[in-house]
Amino acid sequence: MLGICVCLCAVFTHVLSQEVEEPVSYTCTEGYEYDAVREQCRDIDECTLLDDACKGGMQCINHFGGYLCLPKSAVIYISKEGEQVPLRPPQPSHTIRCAAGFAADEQNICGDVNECDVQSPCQHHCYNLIGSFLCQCEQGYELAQDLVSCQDIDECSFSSYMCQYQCINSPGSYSCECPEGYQLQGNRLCQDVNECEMGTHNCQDHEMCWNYYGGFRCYPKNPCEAPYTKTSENRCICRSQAECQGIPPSVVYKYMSIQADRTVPADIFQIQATNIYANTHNTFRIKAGNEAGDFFLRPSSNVSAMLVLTKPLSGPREYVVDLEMITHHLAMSYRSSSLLRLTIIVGPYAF
Ligand SMILES: [Ca+2]
Ligand SMILES: [Ca+2]
Repeated sequence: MLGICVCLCAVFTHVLSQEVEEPVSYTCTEGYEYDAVREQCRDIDECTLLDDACKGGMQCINHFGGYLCLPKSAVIYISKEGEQVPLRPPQPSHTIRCAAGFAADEQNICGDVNECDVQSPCQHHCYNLIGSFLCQCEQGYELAQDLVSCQDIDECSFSSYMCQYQCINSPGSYSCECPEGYQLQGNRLCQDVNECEMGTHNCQDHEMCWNYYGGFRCYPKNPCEAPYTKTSENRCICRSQAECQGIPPSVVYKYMSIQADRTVPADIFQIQATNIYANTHNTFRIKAGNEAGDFFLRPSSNVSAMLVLTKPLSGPREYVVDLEMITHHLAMSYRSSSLLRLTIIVGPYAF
């Protein structure tokens, strides 16, 4: 501590010039003025009298017969009969300046400030460090540029693969949604709802329910139209010699569902002879329904062929493709044919 002691012992230097003759004139030494009431010289307080007694921010201390200009940090004691009385409360002669994150204690020692202790500056989690602190955000949030606030992560902006159909961002999270006719499978995939199994279809008694990707269809349980009659499930036979001239004697109805935009070429359906006779040779062809050239029939054996998808189909759409099997009876030298009417239901999406 810097202290300046100004001792004011025995300073009553008052010079009184006393003459017997009138008029009486009194002269005081410099720094004093004559008090006519008390008839004595008294000290002039230069600090109150002079506006700029001290320059450069120094403090002015009045003193008998003069004044002192001292630094503001100086502590002044006035000695009065051997007792030291502070002129003003003692103040540290210098202030400890601690680095950021540290604060001075009563002993003027810089110590760590626990910023997380009372009022955490972090929006979510605060971790105190020596001389600093660290904010962390809850899952689904990231630290903002101010390093204390937490802002939602838009997971949907990461990639279009976050969700198979639609990504919905939400504070701290996200969710996937599926279109009508689908349900969420796990977190991101959409799975077709099988309305026919769930019983949520509205097919009539004479209809059968056929599930496809994104919906369902109702088809007549008996697809056979005159002159055909139903012999077994999905099989129609023409029995009348007169009426069946020039039309296939048998038509089998089949249904299948595929997703849109399938990678091609893709084997999608196998046609196979149900009755196999000796000394016969079978050929297969697409008789109708392939005007756009979306399909190709590849022979796979004497009794079977594979329907190949050659173009990615867009949906929702229904294709009806007539596949014909021509049987050559080699020994008896005649041919017969049967028809398979394949209904292909393409869903609206690739899933
Ligand atoms: Ca989010
Ligand atoms: Ca469905």
